[in-house]
Parts: sequence; structure tokens; C-alpha cells
Amino acid sequence: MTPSRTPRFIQRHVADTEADRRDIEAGLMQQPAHASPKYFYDRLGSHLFEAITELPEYYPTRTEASIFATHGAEMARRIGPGATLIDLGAGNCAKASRMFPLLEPSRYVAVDISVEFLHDALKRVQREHPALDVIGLGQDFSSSLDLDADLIADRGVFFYPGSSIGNFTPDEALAFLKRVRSQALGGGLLIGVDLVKPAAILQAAYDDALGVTAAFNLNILRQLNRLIGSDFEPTDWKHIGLYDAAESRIEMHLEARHDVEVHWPGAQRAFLAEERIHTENSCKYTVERFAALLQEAGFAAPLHWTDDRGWFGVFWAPAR
Ligand code: AVJ
Repeated sequence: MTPSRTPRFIQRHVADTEADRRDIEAGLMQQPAHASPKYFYDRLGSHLFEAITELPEYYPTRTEASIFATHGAEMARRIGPGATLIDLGAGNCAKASRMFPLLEPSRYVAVDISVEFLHDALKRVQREHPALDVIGLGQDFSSSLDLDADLIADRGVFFYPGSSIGNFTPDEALAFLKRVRSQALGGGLLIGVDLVKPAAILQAAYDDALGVTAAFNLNILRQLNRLIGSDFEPTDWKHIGLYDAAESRIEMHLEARHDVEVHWPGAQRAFLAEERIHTENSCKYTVERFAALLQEAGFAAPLHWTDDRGWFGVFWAPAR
């Protein structure tokens, strides 16, 4: 029997509930009010997102999976074996694991805000891939991405699937891509991006018939209540998911059903009927626009693969 390695865990993120509180309060006081989509993902929020990915209207997850299934071998051929695969927002590590047989990385670095969350998933990864060098890294890579030089054994291949890049504005996305580029020398970035398409399809994906996305959006109010001690009542608010074609983005808001007053220790805010709290942007790109963004960030001309309908794109951007 091959002696199995054990995953290494590095925690570099310290949960700062005080900073969250200041951030939330400042956002709620603004005109219009907003709250960061990072507050969607408590335990229930993560389960609701998983449920969203099963909805018939929410095409991104299964479309991306079909692109990896159809073109994964070609991607791996371009990327080459033996790389250090750095999975940004690894979660349950399922998407990256499916690529291992093709990609044959020598090291797998799973990055997520909490190492705790990665623990069970990485023990399973290690059991299934006894020879792989497995590292869990607890880091908030959205604000800073500084990997110790010795973490990338050879070529760093960054993996950022799911179109999470859409939560950034294009300017923020560019800054993020530049940070990745500066640490990917000799390797590159494999990234999934949701593409521009007719508004009706986009809107259905973010305002589904069962109301799962509505529950996902409203759940942020429970998080805010927990984090700042506010008294939001989800029943006072209505889910809005709208496509803004001029900005190429889905916007999610919570709209007050009637005049609402919200209180929390030290402050309060009155909302008029139909006033909104902006909770998420999900930016959509054309293939041309995203390829240009990658090159503006310093990557070489990317390759890309899409589905038959051209709804989703996977890009391989070498960092030469
Ligand atoms: C996890 C950011 C990729 O924008 O499609 C799904 C989140 N919001 N439905 C997306 C989300 C509403 C999702 N991302």
C-alpha cells in the first residue's frame, strides 16, 4: 500500500466581526443602501446556493460542467502535467478533483476563507489521491492574494471556476486578474465566465419560479441581523433580480414592500416603500471583452471553450 500523505493546513485569515459590522453599517447608511454578497454565505446561504445550481433556470453550473466534460482533455493538454493547481474558492473541492485525472497536478492548493470548511473535503481528496501534495489555505483571496513563494512548487496554475469573477466590477476584476497574473509566472489561469445572452434567460436564472433565489437573497437579512444585531424582517422585503443590458450585469436588490424602520445598537434607518438595498452584481462578458481583459491584466492571448449555445465560457490564459 502506498503510504498516504496528510494534507497540510495554513490559516491566514482571522475572522474580524468588528470590521464586518462597520462595513455593514456603512453600507446600510448609504444612499442607496447596499450589502456585500459575501454575507450571503452562512450555512443556510451556502445550502441555498447549492439548491440554486440544481434549478432548471440556473444554467451556469451545469453548462460549465459540460464544457469541462467535453473539452477537459484539450485544456489539460494545453496546460501540461505536474503543475501546482491553486483552487480559488475551493469549497467542497469537487470541480478541481474532477480535473485531477486529466491535469495530473503535482500539488493541490485549495484556498477558501476558512480552513475549517476545507478540512473534510481535503481529507477525502488526499484519500483518493494518496501521492498528491495537498495543502489547505485559509485566506480571503478577494481582497489580497499573497501566496508564499514556496507554496507554488513549480508552475502555478490558478483555477477560478463558477463565474465568481462576475461579483467584481470590471475594474475590480482587472485588479484581481493582475494579482493572479503576478503569481502565475510560467503557469496561468483557468477561469469560468458567464457570457452575455438574451435578458429573459438571464433574468429567469436570477428570479426562478420556485423562489429559491429570492430565499437566497432574503437570507442576507438574517446574516445582517446576526452580525450587527439589527431587526430586519424578511417578510418586509421583496427579491428583485434584473438584467441591466447597458452595464451587462444582473443586479440583485431587496425592495421594501412598505415603509420600514430598521434598528440596531447605536443607529437606525428608515426605508420608504419600494426603496432598495443592493445586494449583488453578477457581471456578464462577451468572449471578446473577457479575452481583452485577460490580456490587459498581462496574460498571453487566451484560448477559450464554450457550449453549443455560447452561454458560458472557460478561458485558459497562459502567464508567459
Ligand atoms: C456564485 C457569484 C457565481 O452570480 O451567478 C446565484 C451567485 N446569485 N444566484 C452568480 C448567485 C444569485 C453566483 N456566483
